[in-house]
Amino acid sequence: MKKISFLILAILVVSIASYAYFAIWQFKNDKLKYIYLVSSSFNLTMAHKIESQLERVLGDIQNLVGLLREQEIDHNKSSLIKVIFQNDSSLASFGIYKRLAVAGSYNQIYGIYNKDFMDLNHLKEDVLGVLDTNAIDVYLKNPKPGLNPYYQNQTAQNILTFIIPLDNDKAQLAVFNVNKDFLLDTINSSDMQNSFITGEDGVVLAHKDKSAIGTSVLESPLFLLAKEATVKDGSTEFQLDDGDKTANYIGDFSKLGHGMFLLSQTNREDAFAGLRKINLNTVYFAIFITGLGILIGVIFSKSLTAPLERLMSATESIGAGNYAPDALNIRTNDEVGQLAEYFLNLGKKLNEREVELEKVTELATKDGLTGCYNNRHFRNRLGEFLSLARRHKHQLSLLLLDVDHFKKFNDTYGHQQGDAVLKDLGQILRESTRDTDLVARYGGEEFVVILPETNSLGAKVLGDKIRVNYMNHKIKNINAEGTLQSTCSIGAATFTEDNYNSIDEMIKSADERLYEAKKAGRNRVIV
Ligand code: GH3
Ligand code: MG
Ligand code: MG
Repeated sequence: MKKISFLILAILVVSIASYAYFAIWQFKNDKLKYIYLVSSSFNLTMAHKIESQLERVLGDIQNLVGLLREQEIDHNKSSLIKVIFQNDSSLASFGIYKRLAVAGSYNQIYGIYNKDFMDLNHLKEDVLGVLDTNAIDVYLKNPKPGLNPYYQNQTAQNILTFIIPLDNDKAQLAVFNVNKDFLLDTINSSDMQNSFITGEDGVVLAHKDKSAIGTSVLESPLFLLAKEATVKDGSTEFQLDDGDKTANYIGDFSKLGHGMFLLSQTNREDAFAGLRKINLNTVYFAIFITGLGILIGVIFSKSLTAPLERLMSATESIGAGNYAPDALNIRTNDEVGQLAEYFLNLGKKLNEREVELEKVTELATKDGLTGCYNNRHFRNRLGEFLSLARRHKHQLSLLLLDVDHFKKFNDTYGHQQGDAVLKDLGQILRESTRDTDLVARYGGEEFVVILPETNSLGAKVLGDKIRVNYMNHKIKNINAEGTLQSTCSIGAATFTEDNYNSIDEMIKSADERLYEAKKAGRNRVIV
């Protein structure tokens, strides 16, 4: 039974351990792939977020531009502009500029960053920056359609400015400042990733570390790859100078459109350190699960194998003849409890059968009146005793007893009184002999006693003892006051070496001595 619980436990432990080993092994082998996967999916998610944010701002800007194309603003339109600003807190201020000459001089024809709009956006004036002409100067050197992003550092503020040409000859430009934290909010979260947004010129437009905004990453291998790539997203491995030593990095890029790139880079060492932590957690988890498995195994073996063991010892007891062993007191509501109950019922049935069998055996082997063994049983046993004595060269004696003048006794006191005498004689015989001797009623008023390991002298002594006991026995008179008496005669035969070849020879010999005893006057023993 211990084997079963041990086996279950072993299977549990081995399977959990191998699963944990497999998981760690897999993880170790795939960790670079894993880092690539995590960092590129992280980058893509961020890129999608930023793109949709840009789309939203662009939509709002185009609405504003549409309103301002006419170069005039009436009261109604200015209310509409208010609504647009109210709905998009990314926009901080805007203006429309008109180029006056090819040489590049321009003047502002309309700009809104009045107090009303500021209040709408809960902004302070210093956050807005000033719609000045620096970004326009840069733009005009390389004019392009669409949304052109520029970084400006005005009065120590990081300002992100978008310039949109309003018509094809670029004579009119819409210029927007967006809130300085716009885009920044999207690049945060990951400890492992170092993410930033750059313009086409390699100038950082947004960075987790605000002090990096405005710096150039023109030399960065990741930026160069992103700029030359014909695909929208990609990954690469590269080296960077990290202080005094070079470090390995894994980088991801996504093109955001409008000449902007989202770049994320991960220090390989740092990423692996993070993975090692995850690895370690997996090991702890596996240990925990194994411990739990062992605990469950122990509880399982207690609740299942312990009752089963009791059941086994109980069945052993039943086999040995104890039909209601204590071990069967398993009062559980499960299959084991049910099995115990079946066994209890089985034990009960077996017990009943045995009692019945005992009764039947007694009926078959014993005489109903005297309680002594019957003639058939006597003959069977005498056969066994005789062959044993022959094999072991032991002595064996047989007494044949006959009540004297029993016919007369019956005639005088009645048949019922005769029966009572025979009953008394049976008891006297049993009490006068040893347990190893065998007393049987031979028939009528004749009895036999088998005496194993007994020579003729022993037979004579015991015969006399029986004779005297019977003679002195006071028989209760069932018809009148007082007691009666009776005597018996005994003939004995003793087996020594090969004097008898069969039980009949031996019985016949005892019968001859009995006849002699009768002839000699009765109430005596002849061996
Ligand atoms: P002896 O001294 O020569 O043995 O004389 P006996 O009368 O005992 O001899 P016998 O064999 O002539 O008679 C035996 C009698 O025993 C005959 C029978 O009525 C009686 N008897 C035999 N079996 C029973 C029995 O079961 N009950 C009773 N009451 N009497 C029995
Ligand atoms: Mg007789
Ligand atoms: Mg007789």
